[in-house]
Amino acid sequence: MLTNNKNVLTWVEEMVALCKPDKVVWIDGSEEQLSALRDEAVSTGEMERLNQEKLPGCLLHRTNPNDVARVEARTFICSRKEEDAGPTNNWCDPKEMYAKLTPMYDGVMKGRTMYVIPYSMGPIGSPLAKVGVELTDSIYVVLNMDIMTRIGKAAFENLGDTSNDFVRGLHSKADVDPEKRYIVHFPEDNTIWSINSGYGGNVLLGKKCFALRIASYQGKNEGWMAEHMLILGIEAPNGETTYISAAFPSACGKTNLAMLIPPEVYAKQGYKVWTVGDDIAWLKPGADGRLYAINPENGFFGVAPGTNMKSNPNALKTTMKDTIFTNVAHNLDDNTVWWEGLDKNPPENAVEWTGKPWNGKKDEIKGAHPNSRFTAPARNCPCISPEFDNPQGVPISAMVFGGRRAKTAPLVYQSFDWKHGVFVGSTMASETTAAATGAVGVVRRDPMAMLPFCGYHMGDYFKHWLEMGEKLGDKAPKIFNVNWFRTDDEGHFIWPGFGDNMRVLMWIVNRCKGAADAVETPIGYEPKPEDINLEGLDIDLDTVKGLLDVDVDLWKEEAKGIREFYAKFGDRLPKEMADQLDALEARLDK
Ligand code: OXD
Ligand code: MN
Repeated sequence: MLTNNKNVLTWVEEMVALCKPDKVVWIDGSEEQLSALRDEAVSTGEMERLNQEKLPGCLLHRTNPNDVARVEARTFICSRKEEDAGPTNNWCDPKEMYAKLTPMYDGVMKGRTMYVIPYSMGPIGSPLAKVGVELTDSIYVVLNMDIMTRIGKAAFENLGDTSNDFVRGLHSKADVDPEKRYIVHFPEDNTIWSINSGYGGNVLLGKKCFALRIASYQGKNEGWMAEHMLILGIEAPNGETTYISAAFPSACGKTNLAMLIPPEVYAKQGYKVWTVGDDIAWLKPGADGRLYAINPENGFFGVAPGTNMKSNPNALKTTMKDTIFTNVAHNLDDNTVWWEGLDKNPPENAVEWTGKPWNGKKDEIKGAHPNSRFTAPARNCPCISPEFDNPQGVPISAMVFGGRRAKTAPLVYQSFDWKHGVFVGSTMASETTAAATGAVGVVRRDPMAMLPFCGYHMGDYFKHWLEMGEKLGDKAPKIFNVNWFRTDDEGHFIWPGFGDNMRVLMWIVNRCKGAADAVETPIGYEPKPEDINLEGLDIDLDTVKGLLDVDVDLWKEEAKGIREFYAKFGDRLPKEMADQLDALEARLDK
């Protein structure tokens, strides 16, 4: 036992009585214990040890092919009142859900070991950090949690002997039965129950389940924010660093932006970009009244396909040691890994992600699952911020929203003020691409990229954003929207993206410092085209003008779409949001 905290001990005892494991092992976080667990997972075939010269400390794991992604249809927010979960979440009465799941957990760990994982989301000792305990019957989960969070005895130090403020996570792989798969949150009980999955997003309970769904609910009650945002710092040659947080829906390049390599024009002047986080930010007003952010995680659970030395060299380097690869192709020639988009040379002699030999047809059958992942320690990242472990977090100057829009949204614009910025975030959307199933070009609204991750009613979530703005007053971060995905008439991306996105971030930084001009448009403030630095780029001023163009007719359509979307929230939509929409339409009509 690693703690005297009665609340923890009583709960663990109850869950042991329910799940009836043969053995209970408390994870202290020691290297001996973790090393023995790695050996055990390798000996049972749960994981494979990769080439220890090329990929030291790295392991490979395959999930059940029926279990490769988050399952939104089976994810529930079980608040006591249905209206508190809101129209965008699946809901079930908590009593009913406990009654349904309890028999499924009854005896589920017979013949298995239960691991008790204490973990801290955020640096240990940080006033912004919180404690969780995950019970699981999966070594894979223990080893991933070790990378993604700060696990072990030290996590309990934050909790002390009497506090009840910890998130109770119960996970069992059970039979990995997709029909009985449930990812369930009980926000009022600080509890998460996950069963019949072994896929990261469903079972690493510190991540989406705690750090977004439960934490967003806690943040609303406690005066802080849990957001689906990367955090990066841009260091100027004079040493001053400006921090930006940014929210994008899945598959819009969050990890790439978080780790971007400055283009030559900035690198030669001495600019540097530092990664604080690639997925989640916890934000709270600091003593000076500004908004401070920590990354509650300790590693990156990134999508492997498409990661290469050009798209994201920093991410690739991060995965070169002590990393767990899940559902990628296994190169048998040198016992390494491969995925689509790593390079143009798929291995000859390989096993595909399902575990079958990968014979012939490498252009037809994928070696890696499109959602295959690396779980890599943040400390490996060449551009990890020196402030990564700072318990106070970093002060945020700008918040950026974005999505994939072929025509509507310009390259960048700034909101008129915080309220308008909340409106901009709440109307965030992406158009479906050919890569996803279903129709191409359909607009999917994803407010603040939180649609699948908000643990309560989204109308109340907007209200919380508005209240945070009031509290922060003139110290609130400035809010921007970007779109890297405008296309020409042939459907080609116009903006080069990747590292060159820094050119847009620099306008944002300069706006925060009062060092750049802007032009007022009906949707917000835009840069003067000449204020986007194009040195070294094969793009002319007219192209930038085009990228900044606001098509009033398209925006009138957009406003209609927003009105339809807003109708979902009924009277829980804050009046300020409806007013913002009216004001946008009025500006467009002018
Ligand atoms: C993720 C996601 O896995 O947003 O980070 O889907
Ligand atoms: Mn994410």
